[in-house]
Amino acid sequence: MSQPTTCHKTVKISYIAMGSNVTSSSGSPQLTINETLRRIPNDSISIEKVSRFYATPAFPPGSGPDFVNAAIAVETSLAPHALLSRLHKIERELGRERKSRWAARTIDLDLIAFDDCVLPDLETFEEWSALPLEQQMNLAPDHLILPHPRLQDRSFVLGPLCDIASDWRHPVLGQTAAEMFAARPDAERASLKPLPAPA
Ligand code: PH2
Ligand code: MG
Ligand code: MG
Repeated sequence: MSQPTTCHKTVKISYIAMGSNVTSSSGSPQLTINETLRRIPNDSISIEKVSRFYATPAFPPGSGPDFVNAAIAVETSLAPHALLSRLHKIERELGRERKSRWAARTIDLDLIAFDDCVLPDLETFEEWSALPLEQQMNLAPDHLILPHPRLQDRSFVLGPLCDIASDWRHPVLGQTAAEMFAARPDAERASLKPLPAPA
């Protein structure tokens, strides 16, 4: 199948959400995210910004240990699918096993936005972003959808994203990261605990 080619700009900034809630060969979730940051840059990917790290309760509630979540902005010459493949490779290198959708994970790297691209098309994005909660639990798309269809619903993604790109505007919903985060319930926003920066 040919890949969609709706991204034409030369400088492309993408946002990647990172999450870990079990130790890996690199150690604690925090150390695992640090190791991920070390592995991501190469000839075609540079890290432009890194958010604070946050301790966050697992979603859905009670589904596992707390996560450490963070987000980064990267500049890349890769197309979205190639960037995603690179992220999946790093997940595998760090011991990620895809047992079940909500299983604890050594590292989860989610491509949440690629510039202002909408992939594979507006209709598919809207279908997935409107999915009722019950179906969200049971269905996973088998292709890349951008922006990430749940981004607007998750404080553990929006909080870190605000650190690095509060003015980034969602190409379909029209709101900035800061506006989407402000729209989350107070208790959910307050459940994000910034971790102390490493010395
Ligand atoms: N990721 C999930 C499921 N639940 N909960 C938190 N707090 N942070 C995550 O990154 C996370 C989650 C699926 O990828
Ligand atoms: Mg995820
Ligand atoms: Mg993932």
